[in-house]
Amino acid sequence: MNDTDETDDTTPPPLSRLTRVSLGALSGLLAGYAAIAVAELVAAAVRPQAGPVVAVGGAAIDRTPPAVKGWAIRQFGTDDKLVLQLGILAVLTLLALALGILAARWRRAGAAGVLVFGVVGALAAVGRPDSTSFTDALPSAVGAVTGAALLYWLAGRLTAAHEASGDPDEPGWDRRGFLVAATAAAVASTGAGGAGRALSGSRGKSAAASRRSVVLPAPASGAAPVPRGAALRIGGVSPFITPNDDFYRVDTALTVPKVDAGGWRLRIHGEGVTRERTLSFAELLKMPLVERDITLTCVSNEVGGPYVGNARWIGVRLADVLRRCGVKPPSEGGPADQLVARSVDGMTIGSPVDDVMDGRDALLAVGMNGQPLPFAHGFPVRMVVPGLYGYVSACKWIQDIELTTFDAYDSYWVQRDWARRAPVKTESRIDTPRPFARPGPGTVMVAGVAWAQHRGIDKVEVRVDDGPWEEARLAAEDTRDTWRQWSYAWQATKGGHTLTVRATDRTGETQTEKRAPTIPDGASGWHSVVVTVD
Ligand SMILES: Nc1nc2c(c(=O)[nH]1)N[C@H]1C(S)=C(S)[C@@H](COP(=O)(O)O)O[C@H]1N2
Ligand SMILES: [Mo]
Repeated sequence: MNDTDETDDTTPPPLSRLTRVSLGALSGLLAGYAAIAVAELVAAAVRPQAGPVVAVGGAAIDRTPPAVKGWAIRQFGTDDKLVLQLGILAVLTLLALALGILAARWRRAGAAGVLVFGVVGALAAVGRPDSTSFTDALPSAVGAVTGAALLYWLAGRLTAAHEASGDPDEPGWDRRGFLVAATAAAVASTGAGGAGRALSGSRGKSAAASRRSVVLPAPASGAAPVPRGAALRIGGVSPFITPNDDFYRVDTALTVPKVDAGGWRLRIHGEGVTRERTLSFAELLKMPLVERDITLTCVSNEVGGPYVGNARWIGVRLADVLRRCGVKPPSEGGPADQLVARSVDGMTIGSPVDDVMDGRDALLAVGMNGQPLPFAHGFPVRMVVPGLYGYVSACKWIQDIELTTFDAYDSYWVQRDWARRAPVKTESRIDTPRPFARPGPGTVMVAGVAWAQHRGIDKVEVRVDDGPWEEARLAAEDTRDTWRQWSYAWQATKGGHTLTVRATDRTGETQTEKRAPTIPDGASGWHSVVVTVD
């Protein structure tokens, strides 16, 4: 306002074009903020995953081309979800600004625009694979109506005078009305947002309380202690058992599902299931538990990549549960060759029935390294199958098992062009020295891990530049389902060198040199590290 401003509250003050655009943009931001805050509050009451940000984000993840998804995982690692959420917020902010500016001229069009995005959010929420009810449309619908009404009202304050005269360039606006409504909207939205967070926080708390109260029974069949020689004492090598906090995490969940173990159920049904069952967590814990060391690997792991970890799991043997339900594998004449696991967040993961019933330690795991499963790793129950990549075996937050055939059903990643069957490929990785390290000349310990789950590692070789393959020293084997550490004492000479590693599994197969991308069934090739000795 300037000195020559002679207006008072009874005469509308002039509203320059720039001011109208700015106040329009501000109205858009306030309306967008109100819409999201109200939507998230309603979502907290209806179902947290039905909120527009999670629903639209999840729909975006499901529709992202595999190449882009691979790029995002490589680029941002486990932060990919944070980046996506920030991206959604940035897009929403731009849309809100644009609709606000539009509304400052055409208030109906602006408000209608908000409603359109409400419809998008509602459709995304109802279309999510974990959505079971049309009430999932409510958060976006209520939020959008709130935002549209607010924008309509605020824009009305900006155009109060010219609406009356019918001339869009007639200056004049309802300053007091705008200020009061804008302030009230900001305060109310902040309150709604806070209430929503408190409500979903209390849900998370009950799941956290249920996790704290879990007491894992002693396993009927414990794992033998890790052999002394399995962990080399060489700095820089991955620890033999990966601590839970350092265990890689790969999933499509924008927010980690917080499942209350008390209400958790697992239904087993489908072809060849003669005794359909629904198990509670307590019933599962009453079955004989086994404890096993199993190395888990992601099919998205590049050669030399970090998406592999080794843990001591506790769980029920999946084959025991299936036999109780009357399931027979195809090798015994059973009709189903695919076991489809479904999670509470709608993920579907298909494993060969023959593999999970061939005597290997395929588990419905409840514990990881002596703890109930962490939420991020599938609490209360997940699958773990030695020898199969995670996307065809390791369903987290599992709630349903259906026996079917590979002909009849394609699981989530198979629908996205990944292979139906994907045993883990024999791989090895140099952990130390790190790429571009500058060790001194003399003895340099080259060391790392090699894995070929369920086949076992029999040999690891190291090559310096184009020299001969030299056999590395293998650490003691824990089981053939776990990775194996290895080391090689290299007599380093000055200059630049390339170190390469390859492993041979117990079937006699040597890791192939042939480079393959991660899609469709896992990367292959040799891992190399370039160092400079000086
Ligand atoms: N519900 C659910 N389970 C899932 C996934 C997922 O996206 N959702 N990802 C799978 C993939 S691709 C892998 S590699 C493993 C990873 O398990 P982790 O995150 O515990 O390491 O979980 C599997 N189980
Ligand atoms: Mo994976």
